Amino acid sequence: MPTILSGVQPSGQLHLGNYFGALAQHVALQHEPGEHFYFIADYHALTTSKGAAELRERVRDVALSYLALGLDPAKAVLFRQSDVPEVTELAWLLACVTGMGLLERAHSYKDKLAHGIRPSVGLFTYPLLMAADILAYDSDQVPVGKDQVQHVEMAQDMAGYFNGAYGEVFKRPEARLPAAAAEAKVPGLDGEKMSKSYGNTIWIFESGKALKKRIGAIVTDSRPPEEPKDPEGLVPCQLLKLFLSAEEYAQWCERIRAGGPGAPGYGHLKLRLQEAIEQHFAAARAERERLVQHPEQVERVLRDGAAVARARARATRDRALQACGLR
Ligand code: AQP
Repeated sequence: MPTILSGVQPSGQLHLGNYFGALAQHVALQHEPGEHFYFIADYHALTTSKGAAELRERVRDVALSYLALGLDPAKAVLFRQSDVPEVTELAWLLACVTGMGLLERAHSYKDKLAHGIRPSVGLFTYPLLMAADILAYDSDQVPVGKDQVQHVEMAQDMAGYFNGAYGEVFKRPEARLPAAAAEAKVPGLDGEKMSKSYGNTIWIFESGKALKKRIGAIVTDSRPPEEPKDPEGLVPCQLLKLFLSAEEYAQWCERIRAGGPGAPGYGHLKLRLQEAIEQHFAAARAERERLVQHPEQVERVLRDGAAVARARARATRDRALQACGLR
């Protein structure tokens, strides 16, 4: 039976990209045979931390979101990354067999520099810790969005370097992308990848006026509705595609391509998007509100999850220490 593992950073409010690229997949996959591990990557979030209180709040928010969206602790192990400190030890062992060149090629690191983010050493070595997270649980599959595929490939490389030096210790993981390409890379309000650190997100549980304001900020141009357009090139359409049935989406596209008096304007598309988002997350929003009243339940899930995850990671850590001569 495969081991499936993934994680999400508590580095800001979870957005539609995190939902379609990660959480929705994770919740769906829990019904497949296998062992399922999902963690809240709080060590990783320290690379962009805005203080202790906010980090604690974000960790709580990710846990609430997973549970509200339907992750079942009886089927999947949900835990905090920092409850398994063995991963930092493994990251060091991997660092010692990994060349600088591999990390220097990381797209995500280069994108962050291009956005003016001042990097710490932690941000640069992020792929090492991510590889340790993946390898610690002998993961076979890592469900992620497209932006994280390179990091999973790096974990494959690092496992290969270590095994090459010290013998077979780590299992080779494979990335697993959402079936629909549109879900693997969700655009943000500005049309770039939706990302917590780019300020271009729509929070999963946003609603009412706040949601309307976010949607209102989606980039459009000044072309009139009557002008025929390619719907695939419009950010409101790229987002609508994620929520509408294939049939309804095709109807909107047809009207946009045709142009003329019957064509919808950007305002119509945004209104439909707002309705679709409100509706899609209505049940999860209500469940989240219920869970907020029961923090002890959420904490219990994380504590129990950590116990299972830590036992697993310790065994891998011991194997790795033994192999390289530290035991
Ligand atoms: N725009 C996106 N489209 C599809 N999938 C996405 N993911 C993130 N953005 C999109 C997927 O969400 C999972 C968790 O990501 P993360 O929080 O660990 O880090 P990230 O990929 O770097 O996400 P952000 O929002 O861009 O976070 P920051 O700005 O803090 O670095 C991953 O599976 C990712 O693929």
